[in-house]
Amino acid sequence: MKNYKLNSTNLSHISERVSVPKYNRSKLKTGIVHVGIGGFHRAHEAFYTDQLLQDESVTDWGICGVALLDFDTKIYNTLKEQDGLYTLIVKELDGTHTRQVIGSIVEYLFAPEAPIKVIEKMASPEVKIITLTITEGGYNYNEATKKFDFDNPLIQHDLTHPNSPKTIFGYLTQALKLRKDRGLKGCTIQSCDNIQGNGHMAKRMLLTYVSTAAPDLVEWIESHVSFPNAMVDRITPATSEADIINLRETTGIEDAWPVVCEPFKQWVIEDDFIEGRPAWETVGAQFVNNVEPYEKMKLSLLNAGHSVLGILGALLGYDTIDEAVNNPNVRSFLNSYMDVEVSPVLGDLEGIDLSDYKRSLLERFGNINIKDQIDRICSESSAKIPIFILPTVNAQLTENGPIKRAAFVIAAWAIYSLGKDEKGHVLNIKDAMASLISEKAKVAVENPKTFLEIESVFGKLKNDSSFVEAYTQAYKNIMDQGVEKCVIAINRNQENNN
Ligand code: CS2
Repeated sequence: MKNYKLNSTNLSHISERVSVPKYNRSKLKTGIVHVGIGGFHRAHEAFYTDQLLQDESVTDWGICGVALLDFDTKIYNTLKEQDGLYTLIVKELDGTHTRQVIGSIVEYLFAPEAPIKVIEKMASPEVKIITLTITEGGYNYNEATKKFDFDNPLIQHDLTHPNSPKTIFGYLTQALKLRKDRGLKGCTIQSCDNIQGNGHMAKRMLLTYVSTAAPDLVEWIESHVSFPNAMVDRITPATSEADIINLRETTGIEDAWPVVCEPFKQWVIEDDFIEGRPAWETVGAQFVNNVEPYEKMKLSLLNAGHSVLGILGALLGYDTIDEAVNNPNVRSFLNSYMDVEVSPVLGDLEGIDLSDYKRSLLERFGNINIKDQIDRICSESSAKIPIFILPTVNAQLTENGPIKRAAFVIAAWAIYSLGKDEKGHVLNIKDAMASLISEKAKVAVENPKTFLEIESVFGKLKNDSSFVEAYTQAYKNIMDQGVEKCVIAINRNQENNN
């Protein structure tokens, strides 16, 4: 079998082996600028859009992918080499792989090298939507102050260098300013990050920045830009070298960065697009008036479930999420966390079968073909925990409800942050706050409560005596007996109803 590098020229050969875009990519207008072209975007929005573009009458919604950060140079170079094409490999539950080449990303820009081009593209009249996957931490929100963090040096940089910004806020401000000054229309800014009320968050943070950087623009944004909320879902592990080799050996496609994901996908979007939108509903997205219940359910069950499995699994020495969830003790712990602590505070989920949703989560987590990395799940926990786990804790605390399992997971995270698993192997911790967390984790060995003093993560939780007590007890128990014995005890107490 002859090998072919993935690019436009080789597409006709490649089409004999896997499905490729049937539409004429060169005829597409760029209607969407997307910032953050990581695996998730390419498995989700770019996939949905590719499906939509298969209908050749749809020509307005090509995507321009923007790599924002210095370390995004690899994905930018790969997309450039491959004319924006990449292979999406869906790892089915039965172990087979469904592969398809995605063509919806028709332009790509590397912001650190060409900031003005990015600003101009965002301001282009053809562009109606700017979508974002900039991660939970990317919104520059400080949990302690509940405000936009002006102390961030990158934000300070953007305030003084408006034409060579480094953060999304600097870029959006300049682009929107150009739109206003040129008398152009506004656009939609659509967050695709895992944050409750992600559209509200994007709006609030941007307007706070703009009120300092360009106060005259605030009113124009209020009336010309919309910020729909959305719930996004598709488990997308990091691509491994083995995935790249397997694709080459089984299909002859040389793709430097394919994307692997699960079969499940969901996108629930608030229908608030000020300058129009693609008919994503024709390819499976759901448009609703109120996304909040969907977001809440997904963040506090799926994402929190991931963090529970990731943190406990890491201490137990596992590498992948399926290993953790297939440990029956960890699985029952997760089940009771979801049933006892999360479900009661989810509120009204009209039309959703919650038991079915939880069952499907366990199946998705347990997919042994996905091999979702525990390292990926535990990365940036300092930004994830306040969004995934703490809202549940805070809701329970206001009603004197159960928080034992969440406190246990936080205690496990404090111990995880010491950098070793229970077998003494070094953990690969990736976190923007790693040094502060590690420092606090060390002090916590003598005095567990100090870990809860990281206010930008935990807010005022350290002042809640019942949480502190449950957390401290859990910390000691894990140190004395290890994670597995503790979860067995918690599960046993659950059976005995206490
Ligand atoms: C994960 C998410 O990063 C994480 O902690 O929970 O990336 C998760 O896989 C996606 O949100 C699934 O939609």
